[in-house]
Amino acid sequence: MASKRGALIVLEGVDRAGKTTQCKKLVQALQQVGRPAEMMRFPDRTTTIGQLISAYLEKKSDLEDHTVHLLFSANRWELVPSMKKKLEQGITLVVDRYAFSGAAFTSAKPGFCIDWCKKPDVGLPKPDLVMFLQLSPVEATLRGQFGNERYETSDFQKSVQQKFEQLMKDPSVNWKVIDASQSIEDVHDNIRTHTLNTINTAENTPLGELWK
Ligand code: ADP
Ligand code: FDM
Repeated sequence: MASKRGALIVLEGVDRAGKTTQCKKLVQALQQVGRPAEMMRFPDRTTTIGQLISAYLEKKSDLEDHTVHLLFSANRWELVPSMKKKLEQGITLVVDRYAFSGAAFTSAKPGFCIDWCKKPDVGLPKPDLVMFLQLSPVEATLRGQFGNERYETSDFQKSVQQKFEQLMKDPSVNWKVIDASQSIEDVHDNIRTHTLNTINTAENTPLGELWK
């Protein structure tokens, strides 16, 4: 019998919602119960395309807005072969940001519509579960100040939040909204429960194609 596939689990949310903290804890928890799991993050700044994106985010270079949008998408596509291989091997992938950040951040810029922003990512491996860590701007501020990277301003983040809300209306994606204002442990318990349920379902369903 072919081995059962892993699940593709994505965490999304605004800056400081706790995505990185929770991705790490989730991978550890899955490994502890004998479920193979690995963390990934987008942008993956280690590739050649990722280095262009990183320089742009650090404001060391300027890129035209459509161009950088397509680079973020290319950075996901370049990793698709390795993602599919791992999923087929039964490894669950826990991903810190994905195409939803791509569409939300670019469509928060003037002159971009969400439909255009989604197009380059149509057909990517479809997450079995997308958990949106919901946190108000006031609570995010209590977790520390913004950094110095591009997009780290409160007006832009508010606009990004609205775009995420629009994306979450799409019933073709398995969204779960998580209250990220709880303690790290409570958020983790919630995320782990949803993930374990999803892993069991994903084992018996083929991997889908996003927004298709
Ligand atoms: P993100 O990846 O969404 O930007 P991080 O995981 O980097 O968020 O967390 C941002 C900051 O908030 C870190 O200092 C982290 O320790 C803290 N943090 C994360 N989750 C919580 C929580 N549930 N309660 C309080 N502080 C948190
Ligand atoms: N971002 C992230 C985008 O604009 N498009 C994308 O496709 C993705 C994946 O890059 F401001 C933005 C979101 C955030 C920045 O920051 C990445 P982190 O701290 O590495 O998540």
